[in-house]
Amino acid sequence: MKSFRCGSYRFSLDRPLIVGVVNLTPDSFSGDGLAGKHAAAVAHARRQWEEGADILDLGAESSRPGAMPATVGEELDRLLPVLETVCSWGVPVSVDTCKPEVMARALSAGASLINDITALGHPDALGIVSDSDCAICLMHMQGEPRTMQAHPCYGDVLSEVSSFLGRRVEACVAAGVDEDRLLVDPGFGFGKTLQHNLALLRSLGRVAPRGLPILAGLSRKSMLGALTGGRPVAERQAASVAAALLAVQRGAHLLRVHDVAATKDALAVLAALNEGETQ
Ligand code: HH2
Repeated sequence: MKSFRCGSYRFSLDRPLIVGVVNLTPDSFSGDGLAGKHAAAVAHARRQWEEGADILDLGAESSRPGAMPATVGEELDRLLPVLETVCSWGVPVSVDTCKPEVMARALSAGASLINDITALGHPDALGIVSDSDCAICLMHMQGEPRTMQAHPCYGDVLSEVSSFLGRRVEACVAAGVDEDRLLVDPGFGFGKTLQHNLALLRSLGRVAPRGLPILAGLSRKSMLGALTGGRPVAERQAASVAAALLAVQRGAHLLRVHDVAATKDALAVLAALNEGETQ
């Protein structure tokens, strides 16, 4: 049975884990950003935890298509007060960032996982995470958020994404990061058309180098709007839950979601069904 190490936590992957999204941004694509609203952000994190999230993922820079980068100072100002509060609860906390300065401060504040949509693309990032005991989520993105959806282009999306993830995993291992600290993510919606996203979802289990655990982030994304006749973000919960279940069936081990309670209910149905198969 697979497991992974995440700071002082160890997770068994005998069931899918839920990573609850806590956006501390002014401009997240799903409109749930809580930048500068400390009490509301803490309450939201608390709710995600009480609804059954296994890990809370705090992000203070939007990566939506067209997003402008935040400065280090802006990101830290939005992140640290909430991060410190949430870490004081003694729960596993992930920080969604691609900036080494933010990674270092997040780890000192008690973060257990660094979730980097650039797969530690900054030259200083790998040194910072390898010196700690945090887990690392390596995500694939083609291009950068500002322009990534302009012309996504691949020969074979599955092999390109899995080769990229393989190279990033090998860089981590060469820097001394134990394999059981690594997660990989194909990066749904990050420089991908609907057809690219569907191809990755269909073959999800094959994107992971070394059979590493796979995190899938499909929640509320525009591909789900496109598949449901143009539903706006606020009406994508049913499609998000369906996508989460299908991702698990196709190989995901962790689900990054906005709607924790609904996802947990759906996973309970799946678990009961799977249990019956082994009796
Ligand atoms: N998606 C988003 C942000 N971070 N990290 C991983 N590993 N995988 C994802 O699919 C992923 C991610 C986008 O979602 P959200 O954080 O809700 O939006 P925004 O970036 O606009 O704040």
